[in-house]
Amino acid sequence: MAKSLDALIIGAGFGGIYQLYRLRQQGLNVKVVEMASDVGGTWYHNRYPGAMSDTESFIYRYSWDKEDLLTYPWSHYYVKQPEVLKYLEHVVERHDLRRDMQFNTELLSADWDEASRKWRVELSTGETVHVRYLVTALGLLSKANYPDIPGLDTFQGVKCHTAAWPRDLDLTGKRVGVIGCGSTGVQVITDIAPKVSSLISFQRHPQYTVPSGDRPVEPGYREGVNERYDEIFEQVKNSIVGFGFVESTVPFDSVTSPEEREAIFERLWEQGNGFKFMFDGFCDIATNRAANEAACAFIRKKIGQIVRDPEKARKLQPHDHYARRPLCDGGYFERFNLAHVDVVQLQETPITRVTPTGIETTAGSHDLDVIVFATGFDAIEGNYNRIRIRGRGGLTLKDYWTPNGPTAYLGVSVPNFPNLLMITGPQGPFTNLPPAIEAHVDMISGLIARAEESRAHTGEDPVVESLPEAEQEWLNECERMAEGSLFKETASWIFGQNVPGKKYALRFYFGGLKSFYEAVQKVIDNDYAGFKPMAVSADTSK
Ligand code: FAD
Ligand code: NA7
Repeated sequence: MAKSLDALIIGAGFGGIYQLYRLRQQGLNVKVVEMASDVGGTWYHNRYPGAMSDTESFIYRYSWDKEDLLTYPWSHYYVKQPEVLKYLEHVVERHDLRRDMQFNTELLSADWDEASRKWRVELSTGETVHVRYLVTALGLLSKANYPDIPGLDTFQGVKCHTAAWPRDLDLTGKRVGVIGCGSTGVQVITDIAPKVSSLISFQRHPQYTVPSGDRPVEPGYREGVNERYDEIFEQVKNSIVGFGFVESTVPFDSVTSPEEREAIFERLWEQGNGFKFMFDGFCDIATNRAANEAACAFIRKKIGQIVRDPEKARKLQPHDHYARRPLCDGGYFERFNLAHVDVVQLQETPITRVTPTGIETTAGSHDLDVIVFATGFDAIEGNYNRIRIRGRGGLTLKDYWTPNGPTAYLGVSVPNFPNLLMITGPQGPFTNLPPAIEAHVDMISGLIARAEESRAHTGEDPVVESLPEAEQEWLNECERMAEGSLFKETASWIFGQNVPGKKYALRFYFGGLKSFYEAVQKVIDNDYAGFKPMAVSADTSK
């Protein structure tokens, strides 16, 4: 790799791919480095059986290549991991992006050099690169979280995390234990249950999950989507969660008849999709306790009806708020009707240790051939904390974030870290991610274009840096948007409570995509308000 570049992008998932396309279009000398051996990000790493997107196919993709949007095939309501991976590989080939990508290369450290106004970047290949702009597309759900259980190293069978699934692992006829039942655990259990000889799901907090409604698309469906694609993405960008439906504006309390409420939940259950269940029937499931409890009671009732063994059903029924990332599945609860599939409730009978032959709980031991960790991710800042990123005055990003949790102006820029631009940094929108990623990339590309304009006029290397007061104001806005949300009271990766010792803090903007796009546009219209002013002529007062 060249020793000096205009821009270096880290990560080759949805974010890094689009960012490379944009910066190359802007004429920059730009490269991507990726620690994996190929493109795909999430969809490269998460190859566990059953891995799929739970955003529907028609909007789990880029909106910026209209021709590709109209022609690239998909067959089901949801895209599975191999298809998303193939899609991203296709985009890379289509736009000839691979020639500017370097794989098996990890960013180890980045130091801001005040004198040259460049980042000095150290890579795992031993290369040192000097770059004007460092764009991190490290992924918000990409650093795997492994549980710390006594005796793990003694286990003589196979251990694997869902995000690092061995390609040759065949579970047919195996005795399998799965720890964790978030989106990933639900997907993997649903897929492997019929193939294995026994399956034990170890659950600390059982989850609310609803049917996905996945099926092949009906004849004529795709044509209809194609006709409306402009309208569809317009709606997505003007919605709250960006999942391709118009969110409900009906407050739960405005529907007083219990039969009518039940009918609404029943319609949502039949229709499928987790985000629809949470946001398509009533507007306040995540904020109104009575509404939330009604949704919980409905799902608990369904579990009780589906799972025939009352003891299994009891263990699978959650009792906390329905306020984690909403899940959906393709027959998860039904799997527990198989005689060889069981659930262990870890709050009742905690794991005491892993032994050479399996998992021991306070109620006894389970012999296993394979232990699957569906234990999620050290989300948002996990990947940043692995890297030593040193900004102005030697301040590390980790130290900057330690006291109060991770923060970034609009999710892209951190004061004291000039020319470091993040895709899906902290306090970005909590939505379907491809359109949120596009908003970030578009903003970063605009900031860099503005900075390059400044450079062309002044002859000086520009500094793109957010102001502390702007970051604080954005954080206040995020706090305001999260006020009253039951997500705040419900432990999950969203507020950082899934990793022991991790700071409980607000990590997302809950105001929705529309408001996020508006906030970004306002910043652009005001000549990148909240960033240090960038001169457009040699007279820096302008
Ligand atoms: P990623 O795809 O995570 O890519 C980041 C890349 O950066 C990785 O390839 C990683 O190897 C690389 N990297 C990290 N650190 C370094 C380093 N130091 N040096 C070099 N390379 C580095 N989102 C949705 O909106 N809808 C869904 O239905 C959905 N389903 C999901 C299902 C699963 C199982 C998972 C795990 C996530 C899902 N997501 C979903 C979230 C998903 O992560 C995003 O939609 C999207 O793929 C993120 O793209 P990204 O480019 O931002 O990050
Ligand atoms: P999640 O949603 O964080 O789920 C992780 C699961 O693992 C969850 O059930 C956790 O239980 C469980 N877990 C984590 N650590 C332990 C230990 N030590 N012991 C027992 N159980 C544990 O991760 P996913 O991968 O499923 O999904 C993450 C996102 O990726 C998802 O929201 C989609 O956006 C895609 P807990 O609930 O903490 O009790």
